[in-house]
Amino acid sequence: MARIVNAAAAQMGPIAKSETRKDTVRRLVEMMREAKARGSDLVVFTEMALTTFFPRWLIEDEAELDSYYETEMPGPQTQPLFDEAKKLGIGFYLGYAELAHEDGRKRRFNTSILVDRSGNIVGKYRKVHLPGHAEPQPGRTHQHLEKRYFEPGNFGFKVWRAFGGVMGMCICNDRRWPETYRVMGLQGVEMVMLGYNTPYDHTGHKDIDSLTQFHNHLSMQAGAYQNATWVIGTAKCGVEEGSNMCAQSAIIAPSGEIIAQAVSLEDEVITARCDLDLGQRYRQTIFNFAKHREPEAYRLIVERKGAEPPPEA
Ligand code: CDT
Repeated sequence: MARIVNAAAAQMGPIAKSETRKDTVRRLVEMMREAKARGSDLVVFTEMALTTFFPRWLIEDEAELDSYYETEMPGPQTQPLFDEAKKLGIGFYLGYAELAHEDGRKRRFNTSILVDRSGNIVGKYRKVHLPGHAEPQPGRTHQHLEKRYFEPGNFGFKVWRAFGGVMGMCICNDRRWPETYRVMGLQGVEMVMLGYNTPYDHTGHKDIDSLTQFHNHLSMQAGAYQNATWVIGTAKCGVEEGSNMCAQSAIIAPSGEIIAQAVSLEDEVITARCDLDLGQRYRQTIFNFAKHREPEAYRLIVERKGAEPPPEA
């Protein structure tokens, strides 16, 4: 019997700095309802889906900074999302800034959770690849201070049995790194969910930044194909507090093909019928890891610094 996950990506338009959590959660609930009405089992929200993308500012007041983080999940303001999921019988992926008290200190992570159709958290992930800087960069109209406001995630890349398959999570910049998908691929991942906030001026080099949309899809399509997995990438997009961000949320098959893509720069739900067994076909043939990977070769270390010298003439 085919293993189908009817999945949705709930792209989000800008969240203004002044928008309350209550209003943002209302937008998420609305999209959750639409995803359910269109037959979805699971809806993927974006990275830091509850607030504006605050790492674009230097925030020196600790109370102000703390106000962007969740100290509990669900908390009073996010509970409606869990209640609605339970009522509708739909799961969700949600990204948010997490403030934890661990090892006797305050710790900050860029986090996502996977919630099942009963409203229970089944998995939690903390972003590993943090882009940007710890110190404000002179001359930039928008900062990208993720390295200041978060620690690298300490959970690694786990996978979870849920929704009839093997599910994985990562967040935004993680999607550009092959290791992200491969570590989950080695655990048999069948669907990777992720959210992203990608400003068009993110490298500061016009030639590279002009390829932002291409690199967005390239990373996710390669990750899907090379690891025989579905990938669902959900953007926060549009012009948020003057920062122009990439949209193009996509649902990508294990073939690497985009089978659903957002067309707007606003809140928009896209859906697809994802057959998890499609990944099996790739895993049993071209990407049969047990048969064709060569881990010993990957471990070989050349003890010389730099590349091999050219052969002697
Ligand atoms: N949020 C996030 O990770 N954004 C990065 C771009 C910023 S790099 C300064 C991304 O990889 O899309």
